Amino acid sequence: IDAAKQWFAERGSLREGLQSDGMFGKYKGKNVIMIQAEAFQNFVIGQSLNGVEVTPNMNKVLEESMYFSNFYHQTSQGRTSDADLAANISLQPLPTGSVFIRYAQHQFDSLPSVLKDSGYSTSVYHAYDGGFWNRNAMYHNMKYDTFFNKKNYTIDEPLGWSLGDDSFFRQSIDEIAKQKQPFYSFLITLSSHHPYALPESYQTLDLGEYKGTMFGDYLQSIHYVDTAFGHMVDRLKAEGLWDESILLFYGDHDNSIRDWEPFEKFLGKPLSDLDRLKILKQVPLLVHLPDGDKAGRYEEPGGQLDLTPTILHLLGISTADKYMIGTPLVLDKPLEGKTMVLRNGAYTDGKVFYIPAEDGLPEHSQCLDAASGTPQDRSLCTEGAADARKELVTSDLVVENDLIKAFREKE
Ligand code: GP9
Repeated sequence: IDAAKQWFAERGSLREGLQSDGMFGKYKGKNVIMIQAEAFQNFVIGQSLNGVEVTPNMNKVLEESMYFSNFYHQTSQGRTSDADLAANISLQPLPTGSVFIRYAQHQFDSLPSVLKDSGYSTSVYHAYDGGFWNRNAMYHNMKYDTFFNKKNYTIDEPLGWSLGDDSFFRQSIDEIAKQKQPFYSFLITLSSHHPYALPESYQTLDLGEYKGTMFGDYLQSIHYVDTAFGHMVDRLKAEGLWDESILLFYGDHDNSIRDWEPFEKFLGKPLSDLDRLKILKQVPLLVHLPDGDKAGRYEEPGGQLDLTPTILHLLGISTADKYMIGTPLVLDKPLEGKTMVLRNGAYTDGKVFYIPAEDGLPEHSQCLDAASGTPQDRSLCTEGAADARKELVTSDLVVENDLIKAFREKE
């Protein structure tokens, strides 16, 4: 327990050391709008199908934004709820089950709670049953002022599990525009949920050879979400919120499609094990800063656990004493030696990619060049793999035993 406290204190000091970075506090007092998009993977970005872009609106907004193309979802069995935990609490999900369900009564340093302490109004938007993934209880614990769930929306665009994302964004912004500024608004989309089939009238993308396949339906649903996203950005501009807010958009997890043939056909190349892992685990991260600063593509590794530290860094709110794992991604100079750790113990620092063996035998693990996938001497990954394990074990210890509460009581 002492070692866990020490581990988090070191993480806090690392982030504190970054407070001299020029981006710390550059957007103090600005609003924050973060969108978590259902099953939105990175491989669709910039791709076209039969001459039509799959994500034309996203591609356009990315031109005036920061695009983190080596960014990972860090979810486990808790899927969407794990992504939410990683993004808003900066702790690792558990190896089994969902923290939202198992430990919603435990104490966490959540993004909404920290922002609330700094005078922000905080709200979360998701047009589905409030009890799903135990959100009612967890969002209360995370100290959101308001949780707008299915009962707060007019189902005027019935689609899939609930409301279409286009209407979801429109009705959410109606509420966001009324929030006392500065605000933090977290939106969770739903229309691109497995199994992805949309009604005929929504099928605007010519799927060609993918018509009638789940992969084609997936592209179609992403294309629809992209249209909705475009409308939302236009609306934020019309409301005068675009230049007053930091906007973040990322995918929550993969699309559960494990047949690699359509991926290879779509991307026009055979896929190595590392390619497949990256396709499965990479989600796009778009960060639009209020003045459009730093637009461009960023290849340094990062993951959902880095989102809360990134936002608080930009707002100039110290996380030195917070029990968070991530480190800021939007920096004048990327953090040397930064790693991104996946729940199975895999990690990358941008140079190597370590993949533990499924049978647990160290001699079956892989230490690969992160770009080419070429096997490297295993010793190059030994220390990083041990650090990754430590991050996971430390996070589990804190989450399962409510240690943040215990630590605070002693402070
Ligand atoms: C439902 C939505 C879906 O509220 O969050 O969650 P998932 O099934 O993707 O974990």
